Amino acid sequence: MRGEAIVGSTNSTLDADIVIVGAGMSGLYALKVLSERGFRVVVLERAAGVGGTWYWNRYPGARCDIPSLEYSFGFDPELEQEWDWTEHFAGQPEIERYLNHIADRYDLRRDIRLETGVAAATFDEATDTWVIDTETGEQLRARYCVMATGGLSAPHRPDWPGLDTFAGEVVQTSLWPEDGVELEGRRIGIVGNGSSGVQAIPELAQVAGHLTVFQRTAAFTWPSQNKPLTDEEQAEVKARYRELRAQQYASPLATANTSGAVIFTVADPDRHILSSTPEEREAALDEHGFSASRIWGDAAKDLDANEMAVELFREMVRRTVHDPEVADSLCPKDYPIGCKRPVLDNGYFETFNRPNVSLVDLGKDPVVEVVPDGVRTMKGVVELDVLIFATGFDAVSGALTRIELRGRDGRLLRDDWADGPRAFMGFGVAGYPNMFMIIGPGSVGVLATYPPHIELQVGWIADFLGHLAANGHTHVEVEPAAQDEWCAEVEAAAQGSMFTAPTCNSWYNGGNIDGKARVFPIYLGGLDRFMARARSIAASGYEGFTIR
Ligand code: NA7
Repeated sequence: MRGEAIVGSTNSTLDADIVIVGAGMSGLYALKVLSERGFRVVVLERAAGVGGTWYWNRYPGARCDIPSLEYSFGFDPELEQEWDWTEHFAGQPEIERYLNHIADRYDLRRDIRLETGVAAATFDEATDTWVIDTETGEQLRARYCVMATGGLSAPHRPDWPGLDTFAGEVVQTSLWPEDGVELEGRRIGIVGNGSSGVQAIPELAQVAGHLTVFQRTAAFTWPSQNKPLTDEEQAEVKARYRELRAQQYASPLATANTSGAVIFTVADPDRHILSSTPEEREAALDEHGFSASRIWGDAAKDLDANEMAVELFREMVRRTVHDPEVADSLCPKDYPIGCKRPVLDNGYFETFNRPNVSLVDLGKDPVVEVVPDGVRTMKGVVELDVLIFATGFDAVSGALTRIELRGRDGRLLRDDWADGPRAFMGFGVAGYPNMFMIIGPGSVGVLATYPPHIELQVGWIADFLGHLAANGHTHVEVEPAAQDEWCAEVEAAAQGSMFTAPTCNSWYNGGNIDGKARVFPIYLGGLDRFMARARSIAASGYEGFTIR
């Protein structure tokens, strides 16, 4: 731990000024910034390595769906220049290497305790400190807790009956073993068709003896058009990186439209599918292929327009997949484009034309149970050696509700969030003093490109902690009224969007998990507006927070 003095504290019995939970992208950057500001920081991380998402999700095909040159930090121009990306959309190994490079380059490892998950965190009102209990039985006391726990980090796996009787191997894409899984020539089953499943399926098909895909909901996925980054493309971006970063920091989604970002045909606000002719739609299919479903301005807000765009998507599925019954199952139905995060793929639909790939449409042929030999559906047993769950996450709130997180008066966050997460701009929660979250519920969340988004959030939190320390404060807490007002604003901003359409179930709104409250805790007003608000809160002396 660096730093000699405990800043803003008179209590020398503290183990740290700040405990950061998580050594993913946000935890690493928060450690760097907060220790540079003189705080004594300890990072606790459950994994055996740094990288968070990019440590755990090492399944075949794992890849970022944001261009590498934008999905990287901009805080250090030297780092930007020295790091070379090899592809427009970096694969997991490359991003994991990048984050390890950051840990080494800024000498962060000495303050990170790996294989040290947090089991409980309890606010001690008598001393205004947090007591952290780790899964390894240690206890630490710190003034502040910064939750860098990620929005997609609490793995979700359905509890299929008989799973523990399976004689083969059960793995999860989000908990993929570091030493790999034997896949060559084996009979593999995979459950789930979100980004993880869609990325893994084409890769698995190439090595499997046979691959069976168990599908509950058909995916909207578009060809990623990933390709190697040429030296020229990279040099062109690096030459104007400052300007591009400035664009990212000031934009609604932290994007800068570098060459790699112009992958999709973007919706034209003046092009309306509702008033289009069949000939115009046919021409759009010929010109744009799958992206013909994305070019219409009215499809983002109007469900009838959206359904017409979906029909163009279905037509492309039918043109791509040879077996009409399989094609029909792979056609999304009953939910709009824009409800779930768009998926980018690498030959996903074409994979279903391979002789070693079959699809079980769980809508027509549901799972009955897992048996030692495989999975029994209504129609019979699918024999398997490996069963892979790509079934997503208890998103946004799950990483925190899985911790025994107790605030004032012994209240438990899991109970407080039983009807959905409530927080003030994602930064803090009423009743949980001295706790900050990075990209928490009520922020712009995963919608804005993470690294620049993290930089803005961590910068704001670090300034706030600096302000508290400089003024000798030891207690900060969100005011309930400020939290209520912000939650109402988040709700209002989401009205009429496809994310909250009645037919939309997704991890964004909790609809992916049985029994989870249906709340959409992401601010759709854009990162630019969000940060302007955050800055005005800071300028007002942190209105909305009680400080003492
Ligand atoms: P997602 O996008 O939540 O996808 C999970 C998939 O697993 C999805 O197709 C689910 O179907 C399916 N699922 C979940 N539970 C079940 C059960 N019980 N039975 C069958 N199928 C099930 O998670 P990903 O990991 O793919 O991606 C998450 C984000 O990571 C992604 O958006 C990117 O931002 C990166 P459903 O659609 O819920 O019916």
